[in-house]
Amino acid sequence: GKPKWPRGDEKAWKEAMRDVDTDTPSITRSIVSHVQTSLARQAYNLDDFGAYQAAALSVRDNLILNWNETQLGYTKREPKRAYYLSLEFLMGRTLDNALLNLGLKDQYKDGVKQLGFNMEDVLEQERDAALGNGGLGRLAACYLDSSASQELPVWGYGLRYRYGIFQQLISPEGNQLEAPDPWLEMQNPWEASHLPVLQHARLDIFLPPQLPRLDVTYEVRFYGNADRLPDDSGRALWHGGQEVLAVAYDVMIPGCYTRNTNNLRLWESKPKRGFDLNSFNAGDYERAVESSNSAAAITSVLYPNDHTTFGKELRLKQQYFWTAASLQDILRRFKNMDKPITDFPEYVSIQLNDTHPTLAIPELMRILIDEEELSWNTAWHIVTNTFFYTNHTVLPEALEKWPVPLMEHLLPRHMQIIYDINLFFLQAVERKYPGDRDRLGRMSLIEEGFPKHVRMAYLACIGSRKVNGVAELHSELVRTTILKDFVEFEGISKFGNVTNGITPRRWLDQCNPELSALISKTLKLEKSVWLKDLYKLKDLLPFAEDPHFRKEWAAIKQRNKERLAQHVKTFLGLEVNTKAMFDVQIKRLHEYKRQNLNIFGVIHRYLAIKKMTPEERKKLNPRVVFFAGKAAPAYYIAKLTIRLIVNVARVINADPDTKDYLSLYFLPDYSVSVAEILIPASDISQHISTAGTEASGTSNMKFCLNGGLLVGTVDGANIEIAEEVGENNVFFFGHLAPAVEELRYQHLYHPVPIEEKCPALANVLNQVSGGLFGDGSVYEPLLSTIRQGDYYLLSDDFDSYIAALAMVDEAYLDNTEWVKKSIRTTANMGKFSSDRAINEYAESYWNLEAIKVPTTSNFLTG
Ligand code: GPV
Repeated sequence: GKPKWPRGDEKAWKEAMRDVDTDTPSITRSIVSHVQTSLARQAYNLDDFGAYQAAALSVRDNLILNWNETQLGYTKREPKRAYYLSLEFLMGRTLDNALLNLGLKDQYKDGVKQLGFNMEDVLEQERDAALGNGGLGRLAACYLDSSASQELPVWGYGLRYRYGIFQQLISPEGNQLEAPDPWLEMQNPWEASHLPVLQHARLDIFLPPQLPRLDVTYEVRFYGNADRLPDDSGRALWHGGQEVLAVAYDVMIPGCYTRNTNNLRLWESKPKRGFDLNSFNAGDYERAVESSNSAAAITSVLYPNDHTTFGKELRLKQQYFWTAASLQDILRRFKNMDKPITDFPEYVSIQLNDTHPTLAIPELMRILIDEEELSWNTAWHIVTNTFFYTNHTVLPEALEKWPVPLMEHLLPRHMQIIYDINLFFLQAVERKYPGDRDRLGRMSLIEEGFPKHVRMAYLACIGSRKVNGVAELHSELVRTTILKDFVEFEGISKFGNVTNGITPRRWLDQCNPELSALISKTLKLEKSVWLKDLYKLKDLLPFAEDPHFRKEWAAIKQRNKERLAQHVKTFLGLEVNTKAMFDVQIKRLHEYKRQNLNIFGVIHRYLAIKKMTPEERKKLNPRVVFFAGKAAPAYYIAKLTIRLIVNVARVINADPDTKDYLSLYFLPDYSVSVAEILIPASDISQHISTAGTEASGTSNMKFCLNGGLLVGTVDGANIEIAEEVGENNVFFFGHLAPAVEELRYQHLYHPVPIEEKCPALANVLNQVSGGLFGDGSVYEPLLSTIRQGDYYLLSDDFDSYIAALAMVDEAYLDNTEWVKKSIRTTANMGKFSSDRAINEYAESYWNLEAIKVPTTSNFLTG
């Protein structure tokens, strides 16, 4: 029968319950109500920030209603769920995205306007949530948007760092300085609470769209001892050590034009007890707070390193704390369904975003064996059907390895389990390849040495149902290099590819509203249609032949360039020539990404212009080069690159001979929000990694989606972009991946002096040494990476790079043809929607089905 209303008068409840606001009057009322009560402010002194907070609180109310409906719907239907475990979620701002996805942009704009505010200024008040370093973290954010939009029951799990990625400042000398990012210190209206008023009256709880769940907590143990039980059960007792508490904070993830609103659960660490009362009473106050400090430290800060492993204890603690809390939560939710534990993989898939959450594999083994009392084989069967592992790099320095002594100390039971996994695994390898000792050494989870290390990528691989790379070339390199032995042993079908994608909501509609409007008008489609079926962009192709359409297209690009120029004017006080070609490279600073190649190319161009006569110069098309990106604080060469860029900019922007034809800007403190301004303004963007080193790249997709052309190497997703948009619409250069190994061999054993091999590059390096951009000796360590060894092959690719840029100049002269290329590029980018990517994960990996949450409220209709 129909369940009875749990308490009170059902009619009274239902009359009092509300649903999502959809009309401007109720929206305005809700904003004002938040001004009056939640913010306790008066109408006459409300500023933009207050208006932002009130609008965000009102939006949050609506999101909570949808979020509750979604969770209720999922609980009722008991679908299979997938979980995306990522140490990074680079979300950026939230308000504009929530309004778009709720379909309430216009209503809120009107409401805010009636109250005397301009929506654009209000949106500018929000701080980025920057809980990530770069591509890997932003990919996770795009996948959350697509999961909700595709109505897939996917939850994210991560950490609620108190400090996100550092703020980047540039000193007068051009050095990167780091300042903490106290994103939680600003009152943030996105956080709500089901808790007593006292709890959420604390200002620091009002943070990006989060819901503190102080009632959802788990205990996590570190250190102590693991004693194997004396029977032959294989079980052990892990006891002693330190116990800390994980507290959940929920971030609502609204789907686009659907009621479905998923969850991103972030864990915060807390001491299990406030402080040690015994020590306190004994007068040892320092000791009393020590343990609480060390517990709180776990989630204090995001590690600002990209593509590197450091082997630091606190980082390992973060990884275990997060995987242990997430698995307890996932298991509790599974157990609420009352299914046999052996059905776990039928109801749960867990995607490991890189090797960072690999401890989830031995942790689930520990729970199943020690707590659920399953046999080793049953547990291993469950584990290896639950996890999926995505690899994001083949760079050797980025493959995680943890020292065995550290693991034994921090996680003694897990180290036992890893040894057992390794033993059974190597026994199986031995059976298949009897006597092949070399192979056993290569495939062992334990790397020999002093100390020994655990190879996390191997553990992730053998503990998972499937393994994938993030673009075709990269997945092939995974299969043929780092995991070659495992492909031979386990069979190729375990090793797949899912080419990355980006969400067109943020990376087209939000960042480029004029282009979005033109597309809707031209296709005669609501954006609610084509934003969720990006292949529809193909129908723009015939309009490349329409002069009127081309004119509108080019005018939008021009206005986006002016918007960027305005930003530079505001933040750097500099005037940008908006008639010039805009050439952009924005990404983390890394030798493999070769910002060095770009800056040396700029210097080369500068020297060439210097030599020209004024008449020759007048024939040039002017170029403005933009750089932005952060360097890991300890990455010396990357920081020197920033210093060089800034000092080259200082010289060439001031040179009266050249400044009208070439200028250069380094925009400090790159972020998601800054990317949203830069990307729509580019004529060309650079993705110039040494072939085989950039697993995919995702900003390449964002630029092309916005009609910017690509200059790049034959690497990562560049290759698939060229396949889609046509090779004649991209500017490729450089050696191909298969040549790289041989070239490096030549560098090592048959080095040719750079003066002989690439005189143009040698000349550039000599100018830097000679002091053209300030004291040359400062740059020696950077220059010598190229003069000696040149691991990333700048001297091999420089000439063809310069030739590619010359082709860009040539092509830009024919404006009509250029705009056609731009239109055709956008039109062919359908494949790169993260909706396509997430559906591939759902179908080919997780076996997950969409669950549509009904538009009419469950709560209101029963
Ligand atoms: I490993 N990536 C990243 O941003 N940080 C990392 O630590 C590692 C990989 C990136 C890759 O470099 C990009 O090529 C890729 O597009 C991105 O991950 C998402 O897959």
